[in-house]
This record gives sequence, C-alpha cells and structure tokens, in this order.
Amino acid sequence: MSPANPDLQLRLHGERSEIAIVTLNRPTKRNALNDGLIIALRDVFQTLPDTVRAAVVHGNGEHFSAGLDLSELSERDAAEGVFHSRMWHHALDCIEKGKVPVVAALHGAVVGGGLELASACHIRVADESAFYALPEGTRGIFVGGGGSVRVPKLIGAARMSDMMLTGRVYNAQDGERIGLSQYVVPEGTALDKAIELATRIATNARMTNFALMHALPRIAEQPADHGFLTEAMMAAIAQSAPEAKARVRAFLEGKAAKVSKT
Ligand code: 1HE
Repeated sequence: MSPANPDLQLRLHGERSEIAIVTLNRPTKRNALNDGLIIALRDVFQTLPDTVRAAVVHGNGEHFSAGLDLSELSERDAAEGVFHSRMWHHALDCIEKGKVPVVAALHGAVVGGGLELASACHIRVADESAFYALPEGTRGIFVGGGGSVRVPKLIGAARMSDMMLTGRVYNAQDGERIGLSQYVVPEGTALDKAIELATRIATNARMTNFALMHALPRIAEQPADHGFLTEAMMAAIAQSAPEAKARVRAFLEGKAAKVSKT
C-alpha cells in the first residue's frame, strides 16, 4: 500500500477505505519537492485503490512544503528544464484531473512549488500558521509546476505578479480573503478538517464529483455558447444515473436531508 519512496506515505481511512491520506514525509527538508517525490505523487494518484472516493494531501513536520528542492536545480540546462517542468505538469495533472477530488491540508510554509501543488487540489484548508509565497522571483527563476496557469485562477494575475515581483507573503487569513484557501481553521486542525470535508465529498454521487473535477473547469474556460452546451450534456448524463434518481426520490419522499443553515 505504501509508495516505494519513503518520502511519500499513503494510508486509507474510513469504514470502506474511501479516503486516501497522502503525506509528504520529508520534514527535515521542509517537504521540499525533489524529482523522486514528484514522481511518487504522480504514481500514487494514478494508482489509487478502487475503494477511494476522495483524497487528502498534507505535510509532516512544521511546514506543508518549501517548494522545489533547490539542490536539484543548479545543473539543469534549458532543455532539461523544459522536460522537468513538463514532468511536474503531468504529476500535478494526475491530481487535478485524476480519479477523485483532493483536499489539501495546509500549514506553515506553502511556498513556490508547494503552492503549485496546493493549487492543483480541489479544496484548500489552511490552519492559522499557513503562509504563502512565490520566492521564485527572488531566486531568479519562474514558476514551473503549473503555477502560472492555476494560481491566477485562484487570485488573479495581478496578485500573483505582486507576489513574484515583490516577494509578498500572505498569511492564512489574507490567503483565504484573496482565494488561496477556501477555509481557515485553528492551528493544528487542518488535517482533521480536510478529512471531514473529504468524508463528506466521498458521499456524493460519483458522477457529480466527476462533473465538478472534469467538466466545470473546462466549461469555465469555454466561450459561453460552448459552455452552455457542455453543461447541458453533463447535466443530462448526471441526471440519468440511477444514483441521482434514487437521491431525488428520497428527497421527495421526505427521506433525505434538507438544506439547512450552518
Ligand atoms: C530546502 C528547501 C528547498 C528548505 N530546497 N532544501 N523554495 C524556496 O525558495 C523556499 C526555501 N525555504 C525556505 O524559505 C525555508 O526553508 C522555509 C521558510 C520553508 C522553512 O524555514 P525553516 O527555518 O523552518 O527551515 P530551514 O532551516 O530554512 O531549512 C531546513 C532544511 O531544509 C535546510 O537544510 P539543512 O541540510 O541545512 O538542514 C534547508 O536547506 C532545507 N530546505 N527549503 C532544498 N526549497 C516547479 S518549479 C517550483 C519553483 C520553486 O518552488 S522555487 C521556490 C523554492
């Protein structure tokens, strides 16, 4: 069950092993992401067991992730740099466009490639110790793990430029305010909250989760006229699933929960 690389751990949680908890386990290096760890992430998300319906990613130690392992950067030429970046793209795509929704539990440093990893997840829960930065600007490099595609979708290109040009660091509260996370929770509780959310997500109809992962982001990028058509197709497929019919019937018969204020 555990990946071959000890820097990444996988454990299954829940009565039906429906939650995968994926742990970055390189705390002495602040979960800096070396090639081995990126490949292990790719492999783990490509081969999640069939029981899994939602996943959580978090980091052991004081920080979520210090980003790219800078010790591996120095000797790369331009061609190697392109392939290296494409490797990150593929691995993080296995999270964003993978089998199940993924919740990131964030604490401490969520910087550089660590923020790129978090951005590939579907929900981000930060505890109050979390802070966000893109120190690539300071290091004389550029994002390479999909950050220039995903981060502007969360906070806009202007805020991302500011982070990279000036080294601006956002704390957890401001990170939530601008859209880097959807939740802020007390220090030390991000993993519990992420597991709680993943457990709820795992109860959704599979086609609903599929639509939210695979159709919604594409529809959002389509011209409106194309988007309406794609939405209509997706809606019709989702509604026709037996599980959807059973859920709607249960509500009409008073057997399903109403929407209620929190
Ligand atoms: C590292 C890395 C790393 C720590 N690569 N080894 N990312 C950065 O520019 C962030 C660099 N890291 C930091 O700013 C700080 O380490 C932290 C704020 C994250 C944490 O600080 P702290 O005081 O808890 O830890 P530390 O003492 O700085 O680091 C502990 C060890 O981890 C130390 O090694 P040691 O052998 O001396 O113990 C550090 O060298 C090591 N370490 N971060 C390698 N990033 C796809 S492109 C993405 C491009 C990027 O991500 S660029 C941004 C890189």
